[in-house]
Parts: sequence; C-alpha cells; structure tokens
Amino acid sequence: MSLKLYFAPGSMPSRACRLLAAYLKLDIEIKTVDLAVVPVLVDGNFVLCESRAILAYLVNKYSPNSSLYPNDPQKRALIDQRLYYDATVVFESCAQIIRTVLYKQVKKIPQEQREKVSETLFMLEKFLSPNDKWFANNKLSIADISILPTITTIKELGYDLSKHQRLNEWYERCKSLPGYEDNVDGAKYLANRMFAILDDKL
Ligand SMILES: N[C@@H](CCC(=O)N[C@@H](CS)C(=O)NCC(=O)O)C(=O)O
Repeated sequence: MSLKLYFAPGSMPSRACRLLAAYLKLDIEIKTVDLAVVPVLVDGNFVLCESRAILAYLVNKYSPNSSLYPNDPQKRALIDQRLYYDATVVFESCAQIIRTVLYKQVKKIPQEQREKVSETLFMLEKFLSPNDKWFANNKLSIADISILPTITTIKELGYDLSKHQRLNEWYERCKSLPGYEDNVDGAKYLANRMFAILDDKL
C-alpha cells in the first residue's frame, strides 16, 4: 500500500480524511502543505480530491464490509444524504465565516453568518432522533466522520453547542474516536488564526 494524504491541519475536510485513516488504521503518509487545495489522496498512481469521495473510496477499497459505508442501497443512501447536506450546508456555513475573517480580515462575524450556523445546527440535530446515536442508521459512518471537523471548529470558535442537546451528546460520543485529539488540535490552530483578527467569538 502506498497511500499519501495531502493535508492542512486547519482544513475541516482534511481532518475528516485523517480521522477515517486513523479509524481504519491505514498505513498512510500525511503530507502537510500550505499552498494547495486540500485534501488530496494519492494511492499509488491514483489521485483523488474531494474529502467525501476520499472517505467513500478508502472504505470501499480498504474496509469493504464496514458499516462505515454499507453496501445496502438504503443504508448507503441515508449516509450519502447526510454527506451532501454536510458539503452544501454544514461545511459551507462555517467556511463562509472562515473566508470572511481570514481572506477579508473582517473583525466582527456578520450577524447573518452567525444565524446561518445556528439554523444549520438546528436542522442538523433533526437527523439525530432520540434513539439515534449517530447521523445515519444508528451506527458510526463516514457521515459522522465528515461532519465532526466542522462541528469541532464551530465549537472551538466559541459556539455553545449545549444549545443543541442531541448534537452535544453526539459530539461527546465522538471524543472516543481514534484521531479525535488531532482533529481538535487542527480546529484550535484554525480558531487561533481567526482570533488574531476577530474582536469577538462565535
Ligand atoms: N469540497 C472540498 C473542499 C476543499 C476545500 O475547500 N479546501 C480548503 C481548505 S478547507 C482549501 O484547500 N483551501 C485552500 C485554497 O483554496 O487555496 C472537500 O471537501 O475536499
């Protein structure tokens, strides 16, 4: 196996790929880069970008019978639905704040961006029904691994996650995942870069 992951610690999708690699105990070289779009996976001659495609590929190839991304069409469809929601809504709600602060050097997070994060987390929590411990099929899946780095970043930016009880309980559960601490370190690194510019927290 010759696996490499081009990675940046602050990058939420990069951290998701690293979390999955730790969970699957993959022998993977983590190559930290500054000036490139990340994450990018290199597996021999095969090169793949887009974190959610990378997560699905790693399970399909290296742990094909795993419940992280099951073969059953309906179970898989529920996971895909969460992944698309993550890519288009959850990640984006946080990424907009990151871009506004880091690229435009804005000192105050715009109110509409704060509200978007709250609304998004309110909707996200609806995927966790009272008996569901995880985002799909009541089992840990690549949907949880994809969503975790963004929620960690939002929390490290100062957001009070206890406003969303089930989401908060899910977050507590995620703390036992292999690689969780590296994910938190990346979120803190990103948050500290933003706090150097920001006047207030999220
Ligand atoms: N949808 C992509 C998002 C990738 C992305 O936005 N990466 C950011 C870091 S989180 C990046 O590389 N930014 C550097 C740049 O655009 O130059 C994924 O999930 O992999």
